Amino acid sequence: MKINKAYASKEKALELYRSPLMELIYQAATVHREYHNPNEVQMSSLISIKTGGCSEDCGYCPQSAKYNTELEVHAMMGVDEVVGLAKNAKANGSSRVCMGAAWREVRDNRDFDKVVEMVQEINGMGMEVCATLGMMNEDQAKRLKDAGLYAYNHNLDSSKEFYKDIISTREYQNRIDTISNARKAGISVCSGGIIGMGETAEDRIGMLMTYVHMEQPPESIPINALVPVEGTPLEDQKPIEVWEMIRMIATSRILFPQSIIRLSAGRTQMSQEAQALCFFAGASSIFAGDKLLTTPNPEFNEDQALFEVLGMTPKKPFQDGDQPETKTDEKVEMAKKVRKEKEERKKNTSENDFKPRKITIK
Ligand code: SAM
Ligand code: DTB
Ligand code: SF4
Repeated sequence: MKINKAYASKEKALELYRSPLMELIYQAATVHREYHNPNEVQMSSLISIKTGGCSEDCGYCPQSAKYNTELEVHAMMGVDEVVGLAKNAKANGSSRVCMGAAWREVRDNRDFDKVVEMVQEINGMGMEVCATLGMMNEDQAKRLKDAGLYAYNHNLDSSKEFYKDIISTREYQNRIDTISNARKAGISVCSGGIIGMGETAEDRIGMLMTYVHMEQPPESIPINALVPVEGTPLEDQKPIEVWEMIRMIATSRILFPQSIIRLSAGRTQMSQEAQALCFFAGASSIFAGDKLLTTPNPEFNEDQALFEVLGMTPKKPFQDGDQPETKTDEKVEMAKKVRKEKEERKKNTSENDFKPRKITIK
């Protein structure tokens, strides 16, 4: 993954971000055409496999247990249910599934075994599998890679300076370490941020500079507009101007010419014309389906109508990298064996229907 050295300093990138909009979009669209098919859009579907009750205090997030939101907490979903949702997403044109869990960090427990099995199953369906599970160590990253995980999403969200104003339960460096663990395991990195939290343009560019200084920038960069949720500390934030969203997308496009820039949360507040401008400025991926993790997103049909108007088609999976191999995982095999034995036992009991023994009491 390349970076554009001409803008690799904070001053230059900020100047670019603030340049006249028509120049900025034109430059971004030019870079976009050089490295990407401008008529293609990657559709990624989110599945919230474990919802709410998170111990972190991210000020934007409705899933934190620290805030009083109306969110319904859901324990870990079953493998079959998640595979069913993935099949549906594939039928609707998605080439990638991103499984999200409201965890601070991955723990080596049964729920993680389930995630590993979900990754195996969805990779087996020929879709790119992404997961966003919070912090993880190198061993956990390796286990996910062996299951067939294609990408790991872990956002820096903002600059190092602004980070402490929105999250107190972890450090910026923790995020960088997890990204590096995913990288070491050979997993493609998806990392970006949120705008509209009250940060400055310097903070937005500060986040991009962190990616510039990484050994390799992320393969995907999601740009989210804050979805203000009642009960969170950021509930009263004024919606971000669409022009800022376009500037952020265009600047990311120019700085990281080969990365996929994803127009992420916040699309329900944007007109179709504004979304089209984001695509023109270099976004080539969206989250598809009527729900993000917990908040609304445009319906499949609405997006399909927009793509038809724009002449855009869904991108096929594994165009930017090979499909990972799925290796056998002992814990998953064991869990499958136990499940099979249980099912057998259940079947046998119903086949040899229980007949009570006659007892004569003298
Ligand atoms: N718990 C994991 C973590 O924090 O990495 C994974 C799930 S977390 C919900 C994934 C990302 O969703 C966050 O990093 C943030 O960028 C984004 N997000 C959460 N709430 C949001 C909101 N209200 N508006 C926009 N983006 C949001
Ligand atoms: C990302 O950058 N945005 C997605 C995905 N990665 C995990 C999540 C957006 C969440 C928006 C708030 C919600 O629906 O809970
Ligand atoms: Fe938890 Fe992730 Fe939400 Fe932060 S963003 S509260 S870590 S689910």
